[in-house]
Amino acid sequence: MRRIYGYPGDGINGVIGAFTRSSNGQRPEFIQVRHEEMAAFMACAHAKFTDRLGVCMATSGPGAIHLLNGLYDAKIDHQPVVAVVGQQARAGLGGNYQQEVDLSTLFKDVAHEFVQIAMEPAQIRHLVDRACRIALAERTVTAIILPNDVQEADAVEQPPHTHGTVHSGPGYRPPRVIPSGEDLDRAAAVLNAGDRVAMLVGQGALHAADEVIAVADRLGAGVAKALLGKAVVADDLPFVTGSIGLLGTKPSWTLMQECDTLLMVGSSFPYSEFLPEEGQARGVQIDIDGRMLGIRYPMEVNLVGDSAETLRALIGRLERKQDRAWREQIEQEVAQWWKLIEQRAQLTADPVNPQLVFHELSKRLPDGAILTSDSGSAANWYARDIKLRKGMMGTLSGTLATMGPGVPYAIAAKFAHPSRPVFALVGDGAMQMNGINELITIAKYRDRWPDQRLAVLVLNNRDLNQVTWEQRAMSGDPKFEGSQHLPDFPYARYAELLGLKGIRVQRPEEVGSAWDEALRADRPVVYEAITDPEVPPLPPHITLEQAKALSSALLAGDPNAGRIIKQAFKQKAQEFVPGR
Ligand SMILES: Cc1ncc(C[n+]2csc(CCOP(=O)(O)OP(=O)(O)O)c2C)c(N)n1
Ligand SMILES: [Mg+2]
Repeated sequence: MRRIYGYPGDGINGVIGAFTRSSNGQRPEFIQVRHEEMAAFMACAHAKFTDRLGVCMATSGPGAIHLLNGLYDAKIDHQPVVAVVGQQARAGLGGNYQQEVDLSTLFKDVAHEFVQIAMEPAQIRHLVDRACRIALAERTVTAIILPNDVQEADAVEQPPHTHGTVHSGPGYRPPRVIPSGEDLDRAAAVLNAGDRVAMLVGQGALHAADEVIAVADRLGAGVAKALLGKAVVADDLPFVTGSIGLLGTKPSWTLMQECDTLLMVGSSFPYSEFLPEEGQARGVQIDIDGRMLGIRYPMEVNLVGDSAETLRALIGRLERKQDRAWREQIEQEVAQWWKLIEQRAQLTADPVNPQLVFHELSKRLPDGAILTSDSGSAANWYARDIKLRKGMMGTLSGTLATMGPGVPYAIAAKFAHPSRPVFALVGDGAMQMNGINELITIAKYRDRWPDQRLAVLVLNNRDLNQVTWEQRAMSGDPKFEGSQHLPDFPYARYAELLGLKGIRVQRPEEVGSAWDEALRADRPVVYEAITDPEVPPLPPHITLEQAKALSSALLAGDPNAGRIIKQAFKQKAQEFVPGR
């Protein structure tokens, strides 16, 4: 790992001073962010986009505290990240010293696998070796706390060969993990017995595309994808039903409702109402981490294993399903669904339908594109409207679902893959929370990227829209203007002030050509779309309870009731067009 995302302070100046003194070939690339939380997001994204360790660094007290949300994002999305933070001098600890925070306690949860204070320079070698190895081996977050006088002491490159010292070495290679033959036989028996097999794949299958496709083929299965696993298999395959869950698709819903067998690979997708009902299906699950098995559905066979290796070992045991009716049914639903998505994107809105913005982007995505989505309504349209093709990547904050990672993830993607085009899909709330500031980081570093294609899409809907819809559809409350309304901000104009390109899209007919312009630009772009907050991010299969909650919200005097009913009706009506 040669790149460190961080922010300085006197608590970590000893380490930064050492960077100055280190020879050029040894010096890490220090990427200075606007806020330490962004450094942690970027370290997490580095891990997500490279499959390698991410590193972030911050000063003592406030800097360390700022890292936390990004570190939790990494921890619960199972990404290997090491945090290095400063601390007051050993002599002052316990003295209510300025910026003294009990950092081992603070990090005890997020870095519970390994958090240590270096009490003495001879420890540094094994603390670094262990923090890195544990983060990689456990796919988790670890932390090293460095009092500033330890940072300034002379290095002890080799501890004395005496009782009580530790002599560590670096390096980690992942093992090959495959279940036993007996368990593979049991799994195959369940899968061979089923008539209607559903597969659900998550980020643990990101390196197993060929194996997932081959197994799905043999089993005549449809494949649904958890959000972190959106890039596992391409969306242009006819049997891929796309995303699952509240942000998911109708064919994924049908797949789960009607299957008699469930094969889950590398996913911890949480929402049980979108999985088969207990008893409906026989289940097989594959996960590299035994702790993640059998917690979403009572599986009949739980396999600890690498997804690619395990599927490869399984495939020879699987019989090709002769009756392809189930697969054909799923493929038909998928084809219909894509037509519906296209039609929904074309519906008029005031002024721009956000689905149109995603639809037009999806059609134009260059090969090798990398996408990041923030949490908010953007995640719905990313999940449903974006067709990822083979060779593309895409991610978001899957488990923590925090606001704010869209832009910092995109920056880390650009550093990890400077020749690939990157797209961040972000709401105005997330931009105001931190994205606007990180545009400064883009302006600062963009000359390091040989390919300048980096576009930040801002959905300017002046609303915390995803939560507004949750108030309406889940809680049955009307929109609470006081918490939901956002002030306007000139995102595109601000980008121009920073020397980036700004494009403001206010009319549907400009949406496509504005994407063309963004893709031709000689610098990173902020694509600001003025979108309609009353276009409902409808769940794939709106439940009776949700429909009731929505109507009671509207009856209770939602300020935008009239327009919502119109938009919701337009979207639903698309499903009943004759011939469907
Ligand atoms: C740090 C954090 N705070 C609050 C939330 C709850 N939340 C989820 S989405 C959302 C609204 C996001 O608004 P915006 O970025 O404008 O996107 P929109 O939904 O309007 O497109 C909020 C407040 C969260 N997930 N994370
Ligand atoms: Mg918004």
